Amino acid sequence: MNERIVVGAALYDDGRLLAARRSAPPELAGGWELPGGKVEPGERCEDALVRELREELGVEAEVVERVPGQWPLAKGYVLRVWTARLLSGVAEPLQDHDELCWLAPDQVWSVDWLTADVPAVTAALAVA
Ligand code: DCM
Repeated sequence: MNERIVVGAALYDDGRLLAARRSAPPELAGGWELPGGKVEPGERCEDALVRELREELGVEAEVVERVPGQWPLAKGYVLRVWTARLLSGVAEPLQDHDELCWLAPDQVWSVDWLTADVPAVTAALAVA
């Protein structure tokens, strides 16, 4: 029953939160999101998150804890978020993104988050 779940990471390194700017599709391009993506059939959400961060950013990360709640996306998908910690690698926009930004606590609202990500980021900050 994972086919309509999108997982997102509130990925932290040294107290800063990673925001990723989407380059596609056109209706989302330019908006900032918590990196992540669709869970594959039969895949655990936490495993999908680690896979997506590897594929999209080229980093190894450790999932820390689920952020309570879920937020609706287009086409019946829902966004679920976990906090995560950077283990190794230097994040680069390898897929889907054209810019990354590590945000200090006082910079978190300085980027234009996608609509679904605004409540998700708010909730992530409450558990971090
Ligand atoms: N999405 C989102 N916010 C996120 C992650 C994803 O709004 N933090 C949306 C964008 C896409 C869909 O979820 O419409 C699937 O993401 P992807 O294309 O990265 O698999």
